[in-house]
Amino acid sequence: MSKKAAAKKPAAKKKPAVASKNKSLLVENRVFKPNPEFVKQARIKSMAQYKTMWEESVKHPDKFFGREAKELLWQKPFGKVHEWKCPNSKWFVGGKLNVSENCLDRHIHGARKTKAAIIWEGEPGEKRVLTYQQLHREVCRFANVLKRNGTKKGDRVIIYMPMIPEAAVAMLACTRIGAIHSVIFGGFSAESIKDRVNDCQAEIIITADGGYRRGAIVGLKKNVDDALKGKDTSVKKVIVFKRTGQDIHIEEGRDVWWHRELEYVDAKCPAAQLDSETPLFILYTSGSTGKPKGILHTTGGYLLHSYMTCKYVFDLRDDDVYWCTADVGWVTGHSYMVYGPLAMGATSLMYEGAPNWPENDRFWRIIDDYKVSVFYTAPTAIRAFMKWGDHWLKKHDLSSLRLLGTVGEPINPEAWMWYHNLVGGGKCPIVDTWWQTETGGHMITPIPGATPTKPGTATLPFFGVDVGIVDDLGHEVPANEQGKLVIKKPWPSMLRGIWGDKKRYQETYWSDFKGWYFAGDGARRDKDGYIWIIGRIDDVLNVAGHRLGTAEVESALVSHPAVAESAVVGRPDELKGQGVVCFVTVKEGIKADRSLADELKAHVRKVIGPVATPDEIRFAAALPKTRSGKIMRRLLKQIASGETLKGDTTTLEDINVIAALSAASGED
Ligand code: 7RM
Repeated sequence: MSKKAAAKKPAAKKKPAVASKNKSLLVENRVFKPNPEFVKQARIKSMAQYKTMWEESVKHPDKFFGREAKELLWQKPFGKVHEWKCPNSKWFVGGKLNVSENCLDRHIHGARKTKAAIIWEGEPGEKRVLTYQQLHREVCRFANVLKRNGTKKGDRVIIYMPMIPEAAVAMLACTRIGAIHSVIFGGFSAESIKDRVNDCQAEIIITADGGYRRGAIVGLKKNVDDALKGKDTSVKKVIVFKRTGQDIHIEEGRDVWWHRELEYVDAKCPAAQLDSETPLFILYTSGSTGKPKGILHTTGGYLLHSYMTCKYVFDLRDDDVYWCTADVGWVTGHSYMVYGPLAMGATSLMYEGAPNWPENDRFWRIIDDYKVSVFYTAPTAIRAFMKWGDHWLKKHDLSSLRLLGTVGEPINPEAWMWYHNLVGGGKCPIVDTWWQTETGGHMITPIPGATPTKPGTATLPFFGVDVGIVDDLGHEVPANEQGKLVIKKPWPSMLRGIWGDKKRYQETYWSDFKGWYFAGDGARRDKDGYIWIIGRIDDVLNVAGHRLGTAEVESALVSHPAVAESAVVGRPDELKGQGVVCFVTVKEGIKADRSLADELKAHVRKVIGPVATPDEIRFAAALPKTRSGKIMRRLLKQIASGETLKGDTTTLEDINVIAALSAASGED
């Protein structure tokens, strides 16, 4: 149940500190031209066509996006395509539309009425198919349940669910009535739920009794109960879907069962007429402070971008069976499991559980069983499959695949080649898509029928995306040199803000370079103009494709009574991209030993959730600081990855600290 397919912790407590990310042993210089068979059917068939479209999209965005947006269903046509006063963006001004109507009603009057919208497989093996007609009906009924429970336009609704079709139903039902959903990944803890509920002042939570993960039940409702303890919560109602059937606590007056509520409602629910800039959802993501940011997306621009990228990047066709392995709790699940594919009228496959349950071939079995044709997953999952061995996929027929995608972190060339040869049989284009929660959809990506690909690069910008790779003064850096990745023009699905925090929105994204969006990533462009993403250059880690703020983990650690101070850094990890290493100093009289290290790991899991479990706790007598008191993370990173120390240590307050740290490890 993780973001991009999560092949988290199959085993191994202690991972070798191998610098695999982007520092591949294999130098792969080949360029892969689009497969001619693919090109025949592709919407965009050549680089010339891509370039013409891209030029128009950045030079005349109003014309380009105005035309594209006409493919959506508008209740009232928009006037101006776009208004921009940095950092405030408006798209399709004055237009009215409804996301659920675009994803459902639009498809049920013609041949797609009985087409599968969602194909679902539960981890224990149940199978369900919801046609567009059926999904429409379920969404309308559940929208009425929301109304019955007091939800109105603009209200915030928390969705904390397993990967079951009802998660999509709940999201779409919110959009039908103009409520703002905020989905929380099932791997987050009660405390994380509480923080998010408080931040957005949600009045309603939709959850399930539990979900399945690697054969065990994840007690979702229990976490919700813990999150709502105390009397100061904004939550008035909790709607519970029965998934696992285990005993749960039901709080009279607050908790209601999903299936019981359905008995009171009918299946008619008109789609609310919503202004194009109506808030659609809030999704919390990690930043460089301890407090996650509630990224806000709105209706028209977001829908257009997720629709357009499914059309041009996945090049979805009516007969595709499309599978995005991301959890609905992450932005990839929002844009590429639910909204984009459904807006296209595609068939979207959803799988509830782990990739290695009951055995390591579950994904390949699913591809074979349902004849999946377009498959979108994360490099961390691909590396896990490589490690588990080729025989797992050789047992299955994967010939239905025609396009592969990756997202979440840089893909190392070995993993790319393995994906290309073993999964794609050498014939499928691979789209390595760079984007963020904030961008709403793909930003840098190959166009599969046009762009020649090179293993390890996300290649070129998508339509309307004007990328710069710049130095601190905003000057474009020369080819092959690393710089900061910025986006120079607003785009339809850009975030519209951080919920309740205008200042942080301005400061985080728009203050480094005036008028440009700073993504937090470093990158370089090669001589062909291809963009190679280096990764985060702020204090955000990318662990198995999950974004995690070092400050979040630090604040979880110092909330433990034994901890005096902590500094958290990432170190390269062969499977997960990055692992979490915590340097900790303890309070007077506390014994820093193995059992405390275990306790601290468990504490972080409890405070943030299993996604944040530290790989290593290293105790130290002191942390290396500059004379002005700043922790020297650069040194800690080098120590954590076992490198010899490089660079300037002259500002270090006490050089002895370093020697001691290099020796100390809580694991031993
Ligand atoms: C979709 C998503 C965003 C961060 C981003 C990057 C990294 C994502 C790629 C990538 C290299 C890619 N949203 N990232 N995709 N790095 N190549 N194709 O992941 O908000 O959770 O994370 O992920 O560092 O800033 S996210």
